[in-house]
Amino acid sequence: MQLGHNRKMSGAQCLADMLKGYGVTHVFHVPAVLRTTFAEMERRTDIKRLHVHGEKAAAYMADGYARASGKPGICMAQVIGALNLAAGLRDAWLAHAPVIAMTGGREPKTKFRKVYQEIDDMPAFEPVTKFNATVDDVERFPDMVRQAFRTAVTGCPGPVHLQFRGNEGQIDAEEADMEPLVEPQFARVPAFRPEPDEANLGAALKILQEAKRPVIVAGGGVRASGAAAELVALAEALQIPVATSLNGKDAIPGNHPLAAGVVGTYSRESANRVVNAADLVCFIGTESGGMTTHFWAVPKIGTAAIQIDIEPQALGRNYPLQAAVNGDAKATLARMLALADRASAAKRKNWIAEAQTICAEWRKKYQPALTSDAVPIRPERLCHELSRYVPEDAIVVVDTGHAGMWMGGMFDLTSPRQSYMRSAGHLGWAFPAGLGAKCACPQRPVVTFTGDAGFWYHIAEVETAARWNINAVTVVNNNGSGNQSKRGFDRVYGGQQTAKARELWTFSKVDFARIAQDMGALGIRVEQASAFPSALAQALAAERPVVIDVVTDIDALAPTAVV
Ligand SMILES: Cc1ncc(C[n+]2csc(CCOP(=O)(O)OP(=O)(O)O)c2C)c(N)n1
Repeated sequence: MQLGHNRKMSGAQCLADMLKGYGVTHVFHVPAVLRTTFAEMERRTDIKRLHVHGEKAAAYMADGYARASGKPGICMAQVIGALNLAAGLRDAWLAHAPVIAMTGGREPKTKFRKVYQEIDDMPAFEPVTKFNATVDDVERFPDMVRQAFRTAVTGCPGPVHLQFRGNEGQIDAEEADMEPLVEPQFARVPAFRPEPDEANLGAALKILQEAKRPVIVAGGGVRASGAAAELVALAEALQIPVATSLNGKDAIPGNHPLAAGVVGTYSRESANRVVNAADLVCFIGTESGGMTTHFWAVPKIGTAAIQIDIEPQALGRNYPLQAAVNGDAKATLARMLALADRASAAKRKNWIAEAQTICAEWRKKYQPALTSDAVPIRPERLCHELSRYVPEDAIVVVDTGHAGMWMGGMFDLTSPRQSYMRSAGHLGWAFPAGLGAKCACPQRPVVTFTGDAGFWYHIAEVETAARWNINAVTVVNNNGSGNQSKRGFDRVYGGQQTAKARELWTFSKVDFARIAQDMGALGIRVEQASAFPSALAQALAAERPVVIDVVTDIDALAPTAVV
C-alpha cells in the first residue's frame, strides 16, 4: 500500500513501530525469532518482551492477555517451536480470542533440502486461525501486519498466524521503503458494532414479549461485545431469567435475582432445569454448541428459539429459529431495550417465581457441600469461599475439566465489574492465561483456579511470573490426581477399578506452595477450609505472584449435567 509517507527502514523497525502503534504492551516468546525486531523494540518502544518456558504457554499467555483486554495478544516462536505455538492457538480458536502468532519460516533457496529443524508448518496453523499467511518480502510487513490485526478483531474474533521468511524470521533485518501505518480501529475487539436490521429486530422482540416462559442463554459474544449491562437491563425490563454458557458466565452476576446459572454440560442444575422448562429460548452471542446445550438436550431440539449473533452463519446452526437477528450484541440489546414494552413483563410473574424456586432448590441442595468443613477440603467449599472473597473488580480465570465443572457450577460472580474467563477445553490453559490477563490488566486482581493436573502442564511459568513480577494469584485444587477421569475409568473397569488402575489418573502428592516458593513466588498451603479466606487476603495483598495450594478431597466428584 503506497500512502506517500514511505521511508527506508528495516522490517524490524517497521514491526516494532507497528506493534507499539497498535497499543501492544507485551509479547510472549521463546527465542530465537525476529531477533532484530526484539532489539528494535528495546530501542524504539517500551513493549515488554517476555521470554517464557514453552511456546504453548506463550500462546496461552497471549490468549489470556487478549481475553482480558480485548486487544490482540502477541506470541512468537522460531521455526522449530512453531507447532508448539500452533497447539496453543487451539483454545483461542475455540474461544474466539484475538491472538496473533508470529513464527519463523522457510527460505525459498533451501526448501526441501533437509534444513535443520525445518518442516512445512503452515498446514498446522490452518485449522486454528482465521488468517494464515507467509511474509516473504520485507515490503509486505505493513500491509500484512495490518491484515493480521484487522482479521483478528473483526466479526467473530480469532487467532491469526504470520510466518516470516527465515527460520528465525531473519527477513526482519532487510530494508525497504515502508510506512508503519496502523489503523486504531482494529486495535481491539469489537472493531465495529453492526446494527441489526429493524424488521428482524422487531420480529424477535415481538416473539420474546409474547412468550410466557422465555429464557435468555447468553454466551461469549456478550462478553466480547461488552454487552452485559444491556443484557441485564433487558432481562430486568422484560422479566426474563438468564442462563449463560461457560464462556458467557460474566454476562450476569450469579447473585442477580434473574440469574439461573451456567447451562449445559459443565453447568448448574438450576440452569438446565430453567432452560428445559422454558417455552422460548433466546440465544445471544452463543454458538449453541455441545457444551452449552449438553449436546442439544438443553434445550431440546424443537423448543421455540430466537437468536442474536454477529456471525450470520451461527444463526440457526443448531436450533430452528422463529426469528434471527444479525448484529453486535451490545447494539442489538440496546435497541431492543429502547423498543421494549415493559408492560409485557407482568404475565411472566409466575414464571419468574418458578425459576427462582428452582434456583433456591439448587442452593438448598448444595448448601451442605458449599459450607462443608471436611478435611481434606471439598472443592464446593473452595468455590463458595471464592464467591465470597474474590474482589469486586477481579478477573477470574478457570481451567477446564473438573475446574470448569466446579467453578462453572458452584462459583458465583457477585459484581458486574468482575470478569470470568475459562479454558475452552485445554487442560493447563488457565495458569499461563491468568499470567497473560495480569499483564494486560495489572491494576485488576487476577485469581486463577486450576486442578493440579492442569497446573503441572506449565508449572515452569512460576519462574516467569516471579521474574516479571506478574502478581496473579493461582489457586490449585490439589487432590493429587486428575480425578475427573475417575468416573470414566470406573466405567471401563465395570464399576470397580483395580488398585492398579489408579496409576492411570493419580500423581504423587506434592506441596505446590513449597515448589512455588523455591521458584521465587509466594506459596501458601491451605489444609482447612476455614483458613482459605485469610490465605486469599494475604495473597491479594502480597504484590507478588502467589500459588495457594489447597489440599482437597480426591473422592470429590462434580455433579454431572441434569437433563
Ligand atoms: C490438553 C488436554 N488433555 C487432556 C484433557 C482431558 N482431561 C480433562 S480433565 C483431566 C484431568 C483434570 O485433572 P485436574 O486438573 O487435576 O483436576 P481434577 O479432575 O483432579 O479436579 C484431563 C486429563 C484435556 N481436557 N485437555
